[in-house]
Amino acid sequence: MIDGQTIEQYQHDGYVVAHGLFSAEETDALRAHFMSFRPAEPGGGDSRNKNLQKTDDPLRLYSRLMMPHRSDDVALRWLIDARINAWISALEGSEPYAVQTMVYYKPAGSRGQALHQDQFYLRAQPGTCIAAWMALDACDEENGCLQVVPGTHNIPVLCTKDADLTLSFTGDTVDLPDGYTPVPVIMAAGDVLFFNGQVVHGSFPNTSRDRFRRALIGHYVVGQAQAVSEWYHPVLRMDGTTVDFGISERGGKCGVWVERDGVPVAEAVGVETRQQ
Ligand SMILES: O=C(O)CCC(=O)C(=O)O
Repeated sequence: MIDGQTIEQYQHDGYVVAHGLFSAEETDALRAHFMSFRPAEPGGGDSRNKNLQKTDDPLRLYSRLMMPHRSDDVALRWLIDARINAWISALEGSEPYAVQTMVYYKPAGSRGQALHQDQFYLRAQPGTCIAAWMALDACDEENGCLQVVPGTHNIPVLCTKDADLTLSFTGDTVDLPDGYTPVPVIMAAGDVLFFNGQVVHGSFPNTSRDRFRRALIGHYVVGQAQAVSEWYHPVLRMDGTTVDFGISERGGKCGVWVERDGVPVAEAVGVETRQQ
């Protein structure tokens, strides 16, 4: 339920879980639908992946699906679902604009995604972005659930550095000072986690023997934004129509941790040199 306490929790931590937002039937149907985009068995199926079948990296056959809503109606309908709109509108105070979908399969044994901030990539301006991260499987620490760092929604976009590619399939990560620790978000299939675009988050490897950790992810820009990075166009209203939007600049200033009165504070004094 989206009550005052839920909104306060989101404002305090930068994230909140909507439990059971999608029914078991809807979640089963979404999971089955998106599995049809990938081979049914590791090593089988998609002929485009012939070379990749030679490697033992499970992500080669189950790489994430990017922007399915641009060609797939199921993904589009989920992206602009009225329940997601109601939650984001309540949490942020206005209706968002929809810009991205992704499906993560994360089969057993696969790497996670190093800690990062979504706003580093989206560059919603002014303001920030927000994610709706829906669990298509029950997820916990064993299968590499999402990890979030509470309270990081109030910091600027941090400067990035190289991630450990043995643990992460993406190459960028950010530093965290003592006192900022990722916490696992344990979710049931059908739950949706909403988190602010500045929130530092990511996931660790799936250490289970045989469990997928599938997730359907939507990214939105918060209502007052007028520009977003080029890759996220076209920008959609929550009724699916396209809205005219500016293209935001990449790069610029980024945050580094400094100590003020013994407390770590992220200040936008660095200059981003990495490609987003
Ligand atoms: O699901 C994951 O492991 C990471 C997802 C993520 O970082 C994102 O949606 O921005």
